[in-house]
Amino acid sequence: MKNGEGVNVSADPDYPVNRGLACPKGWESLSVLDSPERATEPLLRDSNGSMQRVDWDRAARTLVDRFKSIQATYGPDSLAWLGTGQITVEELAYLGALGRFGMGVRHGDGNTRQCMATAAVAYKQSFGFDAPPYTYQDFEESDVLVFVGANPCIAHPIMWQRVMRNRNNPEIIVLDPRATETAASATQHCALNPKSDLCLFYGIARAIIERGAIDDDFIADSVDGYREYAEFVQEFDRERVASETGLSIVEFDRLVNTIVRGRRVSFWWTMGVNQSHEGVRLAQSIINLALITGNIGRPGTGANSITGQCNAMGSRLFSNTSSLIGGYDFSNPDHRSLVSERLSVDVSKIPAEPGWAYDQIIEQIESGVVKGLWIVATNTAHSWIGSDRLKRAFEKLEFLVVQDMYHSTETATLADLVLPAAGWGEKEGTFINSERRIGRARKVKRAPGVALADFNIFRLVARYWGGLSFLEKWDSPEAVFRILANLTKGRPCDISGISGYSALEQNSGIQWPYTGRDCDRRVQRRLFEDGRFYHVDGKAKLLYERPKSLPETVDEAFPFALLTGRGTSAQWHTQTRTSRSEVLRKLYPKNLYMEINPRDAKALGIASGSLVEIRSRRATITASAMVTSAVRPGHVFLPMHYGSTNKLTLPSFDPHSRQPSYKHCAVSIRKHDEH
Ligand SMILES: Nc1nc2c(c(=O)[nH]1)N[C@H]1C(S)=C(S)[C@@H](COP(=O)(O)OP(=O)(O)OC[C@H]3O[C@@H](n4cnc5c(=O)[nH]c(N)nc54)[C@H](O)[C@@H]3O)O[C@H]1N2
Ligand SMILES: Nc1nc2c(c(=O)[nH]1)N[C@H]1C(S)=C(S)[C@@H](COP(=O)(O)OP(=O)(O)OC[C@H]3O[C@@H](n4cnc5c(=O)[nH]c(N)nc54)[C@H](O)[C@@H]3O)O[C@H]1N2
Ligand SMILES: [Mo]
Repeated sequence: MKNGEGVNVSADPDYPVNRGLACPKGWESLSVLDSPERATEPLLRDSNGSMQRVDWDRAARTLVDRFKSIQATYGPDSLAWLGTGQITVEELAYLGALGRFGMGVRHGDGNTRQCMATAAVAYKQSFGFDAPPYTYQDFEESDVLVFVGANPCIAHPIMWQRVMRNRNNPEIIVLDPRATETAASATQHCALNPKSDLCLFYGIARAIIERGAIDDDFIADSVDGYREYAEFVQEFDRERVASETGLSIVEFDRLVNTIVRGRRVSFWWTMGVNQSHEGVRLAQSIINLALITGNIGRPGTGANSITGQCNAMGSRLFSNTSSLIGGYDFSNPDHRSLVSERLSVDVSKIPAEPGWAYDQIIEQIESGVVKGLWIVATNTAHSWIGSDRLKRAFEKLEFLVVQDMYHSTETATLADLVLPAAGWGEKEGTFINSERRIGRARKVKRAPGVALADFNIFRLVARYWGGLSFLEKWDSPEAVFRILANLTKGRPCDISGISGYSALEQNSGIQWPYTGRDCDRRVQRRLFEDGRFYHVDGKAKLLYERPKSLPETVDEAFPFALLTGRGTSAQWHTQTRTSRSEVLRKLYPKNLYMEINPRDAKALGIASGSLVEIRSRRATITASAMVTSAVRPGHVFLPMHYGSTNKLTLPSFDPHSRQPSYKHCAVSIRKHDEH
């Protein structure tokens, strides 16, 4: 700090999460705040279509007037918001409470739908609550780590460093169609066919059952539905698994042997699982394996979904979108009356169902039902699946508000009103990470111009909306934190024992649950140590379903499978921030590149650096070729960080979680004509 302003970042050696480590984005987290692209004043589109600077009074008044008039003209389904997993818990909660209980907006969802919806639904159904069971220390305590559709070396570099510090000489198994940076450091890489994981996990379950390598006591005490599951997986014999996954029987047997021999086996999954047309059942097939082998509730074990965004976990509990604020259910009348009481909200204002999911909101914009949309801290026009279609749909909106740190994002440039937001480091609040740890974020810099913390933008809108007395007590982030902590009393995510921000600071963050009653101050805590789950009978459920065919398969016209994901550890999503750092910009290619196998490249006359045309049934784009054996013949890979990738992807969704299946569609490739 210098004169009250943060000037440099260093990593805290004593914090239990990162232990002195930081990724390139972490080191550069302050420098990305200084940029001419920062939104510094509210901008309002005038009748000629150009953006004019306005003050906050005009901005807030316009938002409220336009939204109220849309609601009055077209009814309660005509407004929606799209939020995020990248603002503080207190901000997410404010938006969720203001939107659904205050403004009467029926439909709010967030980018966590693109990211963690599958894991949230899978846990909820299997365990009775959306509860990732692990602590990060488990990376260091396993003797077998199985990474499924995860590339932590690039996407979770700090976690990956902790795997590297594991002293048990662990087996590291990576299941990924690509030979990723993570796979290169694995002891076993199974390059399975895209979207064949479900068949593989049922096959592993069958093989383990056949060998009697299950935990009978744990199953008897803690697992529901074992007998039926054992019968269900019978059809997934090794031959079927080998033919569907493309793995050899030898590879498959080695994988099974390693899991059977492991004493502390942990399973870790991310987007290769969640972003799938059958992601929920796939996540549950991983959970099932941990359950039947008793690999849960002990150090170094678990069926562990790693979250992506800094506060995806906060959004899952408090955004008031897919579940009722505080980890409750909209559909449960007891929950509604409890929330009504604890938040002093009239119970009639609490909806009895969640609103539309992200894709349904887009569909209703397309069909002209949703007319007003408020987008907060997400760059929809870049990141949504099949983005051309989304942009066409947005033309039908009567009023689009975008609240972002930068005025130049693909989404902000479509807005009628841009609200300038402060970013990380410029505001106070808390975040919740994947191991359920609630941590503090502090203000160390002033936001540029008249940009405001999202928290204060929401308060301003609430004031202009009027009549929202239940929000009067929500006057500072810490006040909201205390209200939320009290709200969770009695839920699995009970944090009523956290008295305020100083408790978080003194304890290096605190993992939920924390009731204070048992005063469990251990730095590392995992769930289910007593073998009790959150369903009424205390047991976890085995859930399963036959694998489904892909929404789009490769054929003669579109012979390549397109995989998408993270490119480098120096790039974050749609690059609104990471492209603002000179240091980070040097660490990744400037323009879109496509990974292609040498064999396919040769057949198509493509060399590294050649311009290629990539066509799907949705769009045609160009990229430069990167010839690499990291992708298998018949596959190509595009990083998601460049705007055109999602023009190609196919809007298709898991039926249970409605998470988009970003990781598979069919494309054709040809060398770009040079003329
Ligand atoms: N540097 C960086 N780090 C990030 C982010 C970032 O943008 N940049 N974003 C953050 C966010 S929000 C998220 S959600 C996480 C995502 O973190 P990850 O999920 O680890 O990253 P991805 O590259 O999206 O996908 C992981 C892998 O899934 C594989 N995959 C594709 N299809 C399949 C399949 O059918 N089966 C299997 N087994 N694997 C498959 C891909 O080849 C890819 O290597 O990263 C977080 N961390
Ligand atoms: N093809 C393909 N597409 C994908 C994926 C994939 O693997 N493949 N992954 C998906 C996943 S997992 C995710 S999470 C999404 C991410 O997609 P997005 O959420 O659209 O990506 P970001 O670039 O993180 O967008 C965050 C926005 O919030 C702004 N912002 C940052 N901090 C603040 C703040 O404090 N306040 C406000 N108001 N604004 C702020 C940033 O400037 C940026 O515009 O992309 C999804 N899209
Ligand atoms: Mo994500």
